[in-house]
Amino acid sequence: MNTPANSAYIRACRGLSVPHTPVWFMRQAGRSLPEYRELRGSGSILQAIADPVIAAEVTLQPVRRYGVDAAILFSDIVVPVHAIGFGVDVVPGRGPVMADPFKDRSDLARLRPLHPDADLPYVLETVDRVVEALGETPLIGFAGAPFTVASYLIEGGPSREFTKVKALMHSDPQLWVELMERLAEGATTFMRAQVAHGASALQLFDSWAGSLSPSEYECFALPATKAIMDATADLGVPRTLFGVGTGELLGLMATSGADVVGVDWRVPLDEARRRVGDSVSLQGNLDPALTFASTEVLDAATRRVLDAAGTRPGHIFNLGHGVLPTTNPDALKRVVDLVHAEGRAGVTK
Ligand code: 1CP
Repeated sequence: MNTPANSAYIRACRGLSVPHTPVWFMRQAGRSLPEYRELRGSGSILQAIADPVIAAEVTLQPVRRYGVDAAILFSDIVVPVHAIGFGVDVVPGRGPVMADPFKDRSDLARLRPLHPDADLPYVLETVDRVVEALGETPLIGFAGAPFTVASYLIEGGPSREFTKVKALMHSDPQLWVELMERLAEGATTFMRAQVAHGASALQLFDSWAGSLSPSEYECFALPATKAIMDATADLGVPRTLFGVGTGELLGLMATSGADVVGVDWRVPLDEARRRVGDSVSLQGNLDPALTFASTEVLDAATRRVLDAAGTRPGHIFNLGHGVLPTTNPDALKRVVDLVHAEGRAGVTK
């Protein structure tokens, strides 16, 4: 019987043979889909996430349209801190913004423990609905990694330089550790609840970890990530760790306990494999910008990713970062079909 547990996606995460190379896209649900824009209207994304009927439908839309091998829960990395009342809004066209950013020790009290059943019942109901509708297709649950969530809490919104975060971590390492521990506990609790409701895999988004040097990453971000991996290992579901611009960090990320390391488009997968060793699977890594190129260029770029992944088992095809809002959905459908037809990593037909 086909189940999420023996799907191509889960098998590839575990480095096992597959009937075809699995593919899904970060940010596959959302603004690039006309059916999403129609359903969602103009309210805050937090409202859409709080409505399980809408959130479940949005989660399923890309699975239907593209035939991807996994769904990712429609939510956001700031949803748990929003739910415990930190004071977050997600501004259209910009991203998460804090009314009152995290500044000093007194702000720790604003990060009380998360109780998913009481704080996020709507997300868990969305998971229930999606799992029921998906059948044999796996659902990926997720959380934001402590460093990346902290970057929003401290900077107050999207940042390019991360000046306040870096100032705080270097000047008050004790407070930083306590902040990381709280966020790690919240991420762990939230991901465990998603699996309890039927999610088949987890992804930890440390999207902005690439702003750190290897020694900063090792000292300030990796310990909390390891704690989350340790505290979710018993669940028996594969866990992916992803960040952007992490070429210099891939080796360290592979020591986190993650089963899969996500790679952006800057490092070819054969080189990424040399950096991570043999113990993890790799996810990636088509440049999202190339979905705007001609079909010839897009096909060639997709094939280059498949070539770099080689024939060794343990490749999940994805973009190197999220789908861009103006991406033509037909380009993504084309990529899915090509990967299914030509992917070779661990494929036994
Ligand atoms: O109103 C909207 O439609 C706003 C756009 C949007 C969407 C569709 C935001 C605001 N969040 C989301 C959903 C979302 N966010 C998902 C589920 C959909 C899917 O993946 O298919 C997921 C997994 C996220 C996770 C997320 N949020 C990350 C990690 C992934 C990544 O892209 O690196 C990050 C960094 C965020 C913060 C965020 N939320 C929204 C925006 C525009 C941003 C980025 C802002 C920035 O540049 O800092």
